[in-house]
Amino acid sequence: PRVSKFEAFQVSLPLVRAFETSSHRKAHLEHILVRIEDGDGTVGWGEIASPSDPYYSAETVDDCRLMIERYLAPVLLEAEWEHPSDVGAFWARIRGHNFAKAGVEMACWDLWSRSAGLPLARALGGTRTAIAAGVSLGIEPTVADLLAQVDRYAAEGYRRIKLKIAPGWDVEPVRAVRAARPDLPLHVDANGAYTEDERAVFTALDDCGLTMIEQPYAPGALAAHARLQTRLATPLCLDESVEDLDQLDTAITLGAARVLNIKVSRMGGLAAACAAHDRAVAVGWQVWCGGMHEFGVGRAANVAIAALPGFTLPSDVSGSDKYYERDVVEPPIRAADGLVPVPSGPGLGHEVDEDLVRGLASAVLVR
Ligand code: OSB
Ligand code: MG
Repeated sequence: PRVSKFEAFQVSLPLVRAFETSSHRKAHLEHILVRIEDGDGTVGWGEIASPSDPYYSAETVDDCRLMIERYLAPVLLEAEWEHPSDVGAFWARIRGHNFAKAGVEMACWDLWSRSAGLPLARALGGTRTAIAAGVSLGIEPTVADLLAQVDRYAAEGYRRIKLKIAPGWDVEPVRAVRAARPDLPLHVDANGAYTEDERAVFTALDDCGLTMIEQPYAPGALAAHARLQTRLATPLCLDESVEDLDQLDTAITLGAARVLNIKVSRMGGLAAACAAHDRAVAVGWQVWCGGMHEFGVGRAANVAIAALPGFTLPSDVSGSDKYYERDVVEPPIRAADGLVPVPSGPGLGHEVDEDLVRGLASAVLVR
């Protein structure tokens, strides 16, 4: 295909419940939805799920707007491609900016798989008809508030619960949840908020029956993660530390973890995320699909990739209703009994409400 029209819409949606992590608190999220069209009028959608602020990674939503306008849209509009796995090579010389790249590449996968009449999951090599869903719970004002959230999502049937932790909100809330729910698959995510001096927190958490401890230390601290892993029975999981296959290679070589959270955005696209899946599974790491509170477009892509055979642990891909009252796609992503069905229709398998997106957009780019 050749993309003849490129549009991007910056859209803000309110969260049904404010979400707090070790770095900050958010009550609404602002993502960029990418719409591309080829000469035959086939349309593809992608989502740039970059946070607004540079606390998760260096990228921000404003950086992404500039990147697509100045680099990614012009390159794509000049290119002829056979398959979406070729698209990443067009911007291989652009360093970083993985969220922006991932959103544009996602639109190419949607367009291509729609023209081919294939569900995106099948185009990626996915074999599952449904994926196991978990939820990620933010830091709450009190332990009682957290226990109420745990009760709610456990009752909805989600297969595991992940708790955000931060210095001052770690061993106590985790022990409280474990005491209330002895058999619930549970893990924690620190978003890199600790240093090696605070290792005692993790030796205490090692006795809580956690499936994993996600990103205890800063993204670049691979050697420190490896030292911590040798002291813990609980597997470590990397998220922020792995933005490309070379970083994954280093992490594997050092033994910095045993589990990988695969995010399409963080890896810079679906092709790179599939490659990370293959590499991690080949060396015996477990993988699961992480999220960035995606709207329906990015969430549908997460469902598609989580259909790959190596995604053996429940994902962070909960139903749209966990975050948004009204999603930008129809039907919204739904979980029932902790499972999200993999759509059988072509492309992302969900239709974007274009009028809604155009109406909500605070910034629009047309090329
Ligand atoms: O670390 O996995 C993370 C959300 C935003 C940024 C980072 C993370 C998260 C989540 C929520 O944990 C995952 C989701 O439900 O989309
Ligand atoms: Mg994480």
